[in-house]
Amino acid sequence: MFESNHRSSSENSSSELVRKPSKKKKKAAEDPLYSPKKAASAIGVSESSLKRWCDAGVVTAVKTAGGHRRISRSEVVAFAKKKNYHLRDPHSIGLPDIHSVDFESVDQARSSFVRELLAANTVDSKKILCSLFIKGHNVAEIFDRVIAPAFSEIGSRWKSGEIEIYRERMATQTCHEALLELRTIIPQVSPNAPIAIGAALEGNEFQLATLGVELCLRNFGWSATSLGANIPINSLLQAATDLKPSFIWISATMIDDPASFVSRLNSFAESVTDATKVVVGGRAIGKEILEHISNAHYCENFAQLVMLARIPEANTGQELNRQN
Ligand code: B12
Repeated sequence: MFESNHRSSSENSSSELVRKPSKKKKKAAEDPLYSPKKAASAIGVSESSLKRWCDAGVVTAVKTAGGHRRISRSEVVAFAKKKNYHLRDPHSIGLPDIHSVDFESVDQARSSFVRELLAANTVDSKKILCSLFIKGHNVAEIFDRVIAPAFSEIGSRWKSGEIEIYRERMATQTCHEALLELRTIIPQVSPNAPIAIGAALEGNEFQLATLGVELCLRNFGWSATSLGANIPINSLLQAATDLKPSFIWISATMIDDPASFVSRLNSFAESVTDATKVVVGGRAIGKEILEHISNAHYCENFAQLVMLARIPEANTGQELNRQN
């Protein structure tokens, strides 16, 4: 599947495990780097053990110009998850105190999330999403089971007049900020990862779902980039020509004119190369639209997306379709 933009995974030699930090300046802001001392303190092991693991390639590190090891935040989290280390001191890698939010089930996490979103409590919203991820829930589950239902509830409460429109807007902004924090602990994808791009099309101002697809695909090994909301379809087509993705998604929350949507989508899907999979999703895609879509796939939720976008050789350490 999607071989066209793959390079051989054998190009990942173990010598690359200690990477040069060049070209990493932008990345570092998204996924900050820490000394072995701080990384060790985060997971409650000795600094010398951590340095040894870096040198053995068990923990991926970069080296500074002065030869000091540095470990990214996402790598510390990925290592802790993989080896079942408790993230004892999240502060030492710049994360909020995820242990101060406590929930026994995903349902409980969702109720707390709704409460914190409506209070515009960015700090606790970040804690809830990061805590779910660190506890082993993948991004698809976090969206399908927490974020989307939380916003359904917020949308219904807005519609019934129970909450003011400004609170819905603040909730979206708060969630957006929490998602940017979540992005910093999703493992970095391999430089050879296949490319995926996507957007919410013109007339759709909805940013969360398309950002969610990006995070979800990154979580499963794709080099995914959301181009954002309100993107004209011709611009998405130009992006496809320029960036040569193997996978393009379109998130549709509102569709004013279904016939026009279908015709634009079908001609878009015909215009991209056969090696590119086009996937559409979102709450506006109903039966009347699905019946007329050709050359594009449909997924109802992110769990289905993950199945469709599975990269056979990707080692993301994630279980698919986790049930609880
Ligand atoms: C936040 C919000 C807004 C914000 C968006 C802010 C922003 N910058 O993102 C703003 C204020 C702009 C807004 C505006 C409007 N909104 Co509004 N909004 C919402 C709300 C509360 C949340 C949407 C959201 O982001 N959800 C979170 C995401 C993650 O969940 P999701 O979209 O369900 O995504 C999941 C699946 O659908 C699927 N999925 C989604 N995309 C994709 C893509 C792929 C590839 C795949 C595989 C899967 C997939 O997987 C996701 C994860 O499970 C919804 C309520 C709701 N129930 O969703 C109303 C809602 C969508 N809005 C609604 C309306 C009516 C409007 C307005 C027309 C209001 C108005 N009169 O101006 C405008 C339209 C603006 C426009 N043309 O874009 C209605 C739509 C009703 C309908 N006809 O379908 C809703 C349902 C509210 C309601 N109960 O009535 N809205």
